[in-house]
Amino acid sequence: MNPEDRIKNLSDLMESKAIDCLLVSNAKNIEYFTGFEGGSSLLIPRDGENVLFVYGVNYEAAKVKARGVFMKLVKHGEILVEKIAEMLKAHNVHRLGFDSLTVSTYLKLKERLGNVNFEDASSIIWSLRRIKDSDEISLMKKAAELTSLGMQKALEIIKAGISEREAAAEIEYVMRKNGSDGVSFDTIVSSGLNSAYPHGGCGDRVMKEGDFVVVDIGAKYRSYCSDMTRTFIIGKPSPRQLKIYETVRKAQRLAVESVRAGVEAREIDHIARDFISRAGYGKYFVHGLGHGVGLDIHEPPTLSLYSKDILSEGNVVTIEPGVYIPGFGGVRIEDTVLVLSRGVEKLTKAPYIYQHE
Ligand SMILES: [Mn+2]
Repeated sequence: MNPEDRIKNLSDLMESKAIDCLLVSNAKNIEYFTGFEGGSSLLIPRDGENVLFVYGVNYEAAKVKARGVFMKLVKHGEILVEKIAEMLKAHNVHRLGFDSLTVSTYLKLKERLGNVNFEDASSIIWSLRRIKDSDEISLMKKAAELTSLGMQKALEIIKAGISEREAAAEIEYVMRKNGSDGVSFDTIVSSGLNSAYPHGGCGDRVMKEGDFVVVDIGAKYRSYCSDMTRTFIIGKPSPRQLKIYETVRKAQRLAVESVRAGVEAREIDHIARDFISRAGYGKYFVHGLGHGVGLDIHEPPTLSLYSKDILSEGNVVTIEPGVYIPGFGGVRIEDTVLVLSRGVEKLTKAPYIYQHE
């Protein structure tokens, strides 16, 4: 879908909230509506031309990449918020929608505009962004393919003697070399006791026999993210390790098999959490089951016990149960899936083996 069409879809939603003009400040939202990430603020009036404010450093690139907007250069010495305020005055805006505003911008706008009402419009933007169109889905498939290549590499190289950092470097190299524009988040390769920290990062630790190794990676492709985790066990697993691994593996499978359009997100979390709890590890599953993925690595819908989201066709979400036992180690297994009317399409693909060396 063209960015221009996305803005068109927005206008009905703005009308439903009686918003005269939308001020978009979040970079990912700006990219979603213009195709260009380097704009500083985007004004979308209900009637009139859409305006993208761009600093000189991005102006030439914006001319080539940004679509469906009139561009305004923010020159040296000019103050962005003042230019925005001027334009809002010219449009005679009474009800201003916004996605995110710093307190200082809010105060400055209020001071310059007087009695303008501010309306949080992030939910209407998310109602669009959470449903991926076919163009977005193909980019996300590509991102997931690159991530799967990275995981394949992890499967080959993770063994006793390699450091977490070295493994991360090899994985990122493969993804980058095959077309990734970067990573969706800092690569996690956490081994041994570090694996008990869900966001354990990656350091100089050298892997050894008996380690759990959590590998959580995501290639980025043309701004779209992906997310995948596998956990390996180096050497022969202990019975306790095997039980934890198999519990998480089965919970992940049960949850993935339960996802389809129309299901409550919290129900999917419940299915995985209930299975893990019955195996005795409930208190060690310390995070939600999953999250939406798109231009952001964490976005709606949220899959957790407290989520009010209902899954719908075109959502792209992660399913990532985990069990983390302090002083022992942790296991997480995660895939990024596309929600369909009757199930899912798994976008990330790698075997679920803990690798016996
Ligand atoms: Mn994730």
